[in-house]
Amino acid sequence: IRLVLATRNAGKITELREILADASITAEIVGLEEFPEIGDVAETGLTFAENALLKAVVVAKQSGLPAIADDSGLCVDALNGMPGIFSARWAGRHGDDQANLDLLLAQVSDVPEEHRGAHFACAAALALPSGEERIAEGALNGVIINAPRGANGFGYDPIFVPEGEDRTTAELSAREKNAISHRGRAFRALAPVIGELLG
Ligand code: ITT
Repeated sequence: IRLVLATRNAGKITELREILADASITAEIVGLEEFPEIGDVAETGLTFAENALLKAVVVAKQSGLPAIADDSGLCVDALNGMPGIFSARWAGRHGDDQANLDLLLAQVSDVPEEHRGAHFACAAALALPSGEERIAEGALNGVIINAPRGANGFGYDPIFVPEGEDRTTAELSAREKNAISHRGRAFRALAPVIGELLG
């Protein structure tokens, strides 16, 4: 059986392929590039779960194959949970990781050490062409540091240190990050459901 990964974020695609393989999902994973007719899905939801389902449902309907989608972001306590669902376009241009990170650093520059709490959140959605849909969520708590460190991962990884760690998620190996990440947790929770529905 073929399963479409409904994302255009290269960082997510790499992580998801590893997470799904480790979770014993044996379906053949295909990317959106196989379906050039599928355009960008407007993320009009108010929650990670709503947006993940929006993406998975459109792609399942239009491809005729089961689809999984990820909606995720960084929620910063001192910014009342922002950027949250706006994480990919925080500085204005969708997917400009460097500009997003720079803006966030500027916004927390005056926030004292003890108020630097934040978490990554991920909603993992599965949709079938038949209309069946499932969702699972995961989170990773940590703090925002003052200056970027590390070259792995993507997005806000260079400024996020998970609880109980000294390294940023950009200094962890892919395997180490997936073992604790919001995305790893959400998709490991969804994996049994994917296995069940896909047979
Ligand atoms: P798709 O909708 O095509 O999947 P996207 O990048 O638009 O890609 P989102 O709307 O879910 O996806 O936004 C996710 C943003 O949150 C992403 O651009 C990063 O800035 C941030 N983010 C999510 N997970 C992250 C992670 O593991 N490490 C660092 N930043 C992350």
